[in-house]
Amino acid sequence: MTDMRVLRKTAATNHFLSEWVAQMVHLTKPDQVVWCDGSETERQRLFKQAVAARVLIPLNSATRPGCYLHRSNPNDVARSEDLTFICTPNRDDAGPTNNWMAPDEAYQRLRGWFDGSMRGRTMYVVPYILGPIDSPFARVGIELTDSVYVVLNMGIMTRMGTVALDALGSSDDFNRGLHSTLDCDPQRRLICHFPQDNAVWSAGSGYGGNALLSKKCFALRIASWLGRKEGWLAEHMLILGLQSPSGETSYIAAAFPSACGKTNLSMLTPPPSFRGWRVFTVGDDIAWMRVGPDGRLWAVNPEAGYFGVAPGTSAHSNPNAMKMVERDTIFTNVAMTPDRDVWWEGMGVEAPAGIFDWQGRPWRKDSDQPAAHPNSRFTTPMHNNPALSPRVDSPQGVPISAIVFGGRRASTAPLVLESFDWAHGVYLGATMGSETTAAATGKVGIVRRDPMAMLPFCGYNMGDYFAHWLGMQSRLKHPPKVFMVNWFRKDREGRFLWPGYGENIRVLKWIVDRVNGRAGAHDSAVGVMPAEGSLDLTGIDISNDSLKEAMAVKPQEWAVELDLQEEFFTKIGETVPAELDVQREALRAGLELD
Ligand code: GTP
Ligand code: SPV
Ligand code: MN
Repeated sequence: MTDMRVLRKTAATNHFLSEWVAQMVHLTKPDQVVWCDGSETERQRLFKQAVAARVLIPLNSATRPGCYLHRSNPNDVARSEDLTFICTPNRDDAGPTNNWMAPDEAYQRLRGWFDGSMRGRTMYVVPYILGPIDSPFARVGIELTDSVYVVLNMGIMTRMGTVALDALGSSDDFNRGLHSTLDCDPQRRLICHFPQDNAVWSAGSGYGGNALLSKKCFALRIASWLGRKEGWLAEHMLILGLQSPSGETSYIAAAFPSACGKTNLSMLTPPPSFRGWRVFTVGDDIAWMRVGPDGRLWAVNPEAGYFGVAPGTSAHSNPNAMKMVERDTIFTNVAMTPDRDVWWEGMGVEAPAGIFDWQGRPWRKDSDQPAAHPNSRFTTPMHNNPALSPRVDSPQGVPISAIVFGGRRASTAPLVLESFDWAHGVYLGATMGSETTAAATGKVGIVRRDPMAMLPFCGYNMGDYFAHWLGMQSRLKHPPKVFMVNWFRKDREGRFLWPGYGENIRVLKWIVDRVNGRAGAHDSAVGVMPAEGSLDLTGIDISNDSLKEAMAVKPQEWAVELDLQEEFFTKIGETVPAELDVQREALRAGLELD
């Protein structure tokens, strides 16, 4: 099936690529090599093959046209942070928050596993571009994989195919990704990053961020390394445009940890009382940001699709997402109805009788197990999104007015606060805490520090990363204002205090009003808080008490918080910039004055 035309053209124009592919073919020994061109014909052919191989189940073509279900191996349902390594010659370059392995050792172990691993199988060569085509932000990656599921997902998540080979030309500057699911044995599973080689080798998992190497591996871990070297930022952030009734649009970038609301916020539908307001999605997971010639921060979304959390997605919480997954979507680990439609917890409709859980077993409503896996996902092209920003393909990106950091915190963190200045904003990001979720393997609901939502994704030493953030200020003539939010604070009964979802637009409006000097505020010990009446609450269903509780800054809680922050910085060690310790001690002093 090898497309000889593409192969010949590439081999002729880019010997770096053809030589590297030849080396990897020599190592993995596939029966055949298929160069993906990204065409519709190819897509149709691969879907057919995936169905024949039982990798995908076609869904009901009347209710879900072009949609498929994939059931992953039950041992392979989320990112494996404990098996993810940064492989730099010097251990300190990875820092204490990353797993580290010497490059020689990593290559040697993985070479052993990859040796002959594609025998009897097909190697797909998947070229892709991250960022809008012809953008100064754009980077090319090539993923070699033996998983047709990965190829089909990459076709949705990136600008994939000949377009990327054309962009690459004869250059040596591309990410070299090698992936094989092997026999999906956790004992033979490793995701290794080699920043100095711009390379990622991933073995033993077929799941999301472990296997779609464009995403967390290249666009965050490797790109954050490149960004530090070249003076830009690769962040775990959504990008949205907030349009007011007068037609003015402001762009916001927001970092929340995995499964903490980025996709939801990026395509929010305003409540009826916010008539005339609109939110446009630029990106839902990753932002690449550079200082523009005008001294502002400009951002692009490197991706072209969404790999979103299914549970909790409903016509109430996220109508745009419900619309976009109606067609041409790959579902992973959701439940299936008897007429081959999809279902998940929190979909807002009763589970029909006779459904099958994410492992294909008959499931009943009285089961103590969820029907859909808590980290079940949809992969859908961004062009399916009714709220897609018209500027998503803009080569220079969009100008960012505000940066928002947010975690999942049942206590302590108020609904919203503004930083005193850039350095305090970096401090707020660097000290973020959040409860763990099903997006990574391990215990759920434990508060851990997750600086800038990048703990699992920063490709270098976290202290150096903080310094890089602080250093951006001198390059930014017009730095964005920095905010912190928390949609997840709970009352004593464990209920969310703030209604969230569409109602979050009230907080976004306050943020943009602050940027434009239009909303009142007052200083608290930990940051700048909305003045009475400055948060637009027309038509909202929330009691005064709940709102007060959601906004409260409690010195006793913050005293504990500051101790945990200090403990975390001590763990990172001496690379933490002194400026951040100064920030903490200033807050401590402020709290004692309260
Ligand atoms: P990743 O794709 O893992 O990076 O996740 P994400 O940050 O894009 O999170 P997503 O928007 O998919 O939301 C994750 C979960 O949080 C879903 O179950 C949502 O229903 C829930 N969620 C999102 N926004 C809110 C909110 O405002 N309030 C509450 N209570 N839950 C929310
Ligand atoms: C996340 O975990 O932050 C995700 C899903 O966006 S994954 O692609 O698996 O990383
Ligand atoms: Mn994510």
